Amino acid sequence: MTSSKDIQIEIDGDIAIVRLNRPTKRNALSDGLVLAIRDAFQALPSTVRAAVLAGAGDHFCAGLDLSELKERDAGAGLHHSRMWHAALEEVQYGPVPVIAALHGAVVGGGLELAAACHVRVADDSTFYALPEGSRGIFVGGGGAVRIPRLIGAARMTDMMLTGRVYNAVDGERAGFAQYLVPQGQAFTKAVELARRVAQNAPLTNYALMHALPRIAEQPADQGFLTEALMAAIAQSAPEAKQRVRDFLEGRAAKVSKG
Ligand code: 1HE
Repeated sequence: MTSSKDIQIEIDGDIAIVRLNRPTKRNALSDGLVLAIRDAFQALPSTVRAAVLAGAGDHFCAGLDLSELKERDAGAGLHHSRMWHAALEEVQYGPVPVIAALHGAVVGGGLELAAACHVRVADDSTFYALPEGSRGIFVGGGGAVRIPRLIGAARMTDMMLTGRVYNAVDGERAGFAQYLVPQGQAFTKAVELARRVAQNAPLTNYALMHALPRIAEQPADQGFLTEALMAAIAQSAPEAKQRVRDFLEGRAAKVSKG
């Protein structure tokens, strides 16, 4: 795998570490970096079972590179937003679950990127904002779809209307992140979780990435059928049968209190 100067990709056993690497620009997402994210997730080796997405420097990501926000006509604006959608779809519906390690600014398009990941781990320095409102623009990287699913449309509306910034503690309560850890520990925790995720049966991870979000959007009667089909496929895998046998014969770990 090649790393461009704006993104570093490291393969460590069965996990990939993808790091935004424009720290002097707070990892602002230039078009080049958005395309590099798309390419990185498209081209992960088949041996990779989970990925961590992190940012170099003091911030996860400052959002859209505002220096590239030039006069665009409506058509160019449409295609620019669709380019972001295509790239972030590679994160959400790519080959493996992605754990985001968040710290510092997770703002604008940076929050849209984090929302495309499957698990978000924030440290105490993290803050979340959608400054699009004050910049006179709107979200365009899938945030209007993904962010309300994390925190609800009312909170997102408030953030964009009033410029409200959530700190790490309030952000975790609101639903931005599933984990909150002390400052400086998000990356280590994300790697630990990725290693755990990589041990799951691949079909289980596939079901969680590809079936669950679709089921959540379906009317209940259709969702129940999709769930049943996915459950039948997952449990038919030889690996699933072996895992169940291992538990019944005392070879697999019990569920223990967290
Ligand atoms: C940038 C960007 C950027 C920093 N585009 N260059 N996003 C925003 O509106 C957030 C704008 N950024 C900030 O509010 C702050 O930079 C931070 C809170 C993220 C970090 O503050 P700080 O004090 O650590 O850094 P800084 O001094 O503000 O920035 C360092 C450099 O990065 C500086 O450039 P320099 O050449 O003067 O050194 C900044 O100009 C540059 N920089 N953020 C371009 N975003 C698909 S649509 C999505 C729409 C959006 O994302 S809108 C929200 C955009």
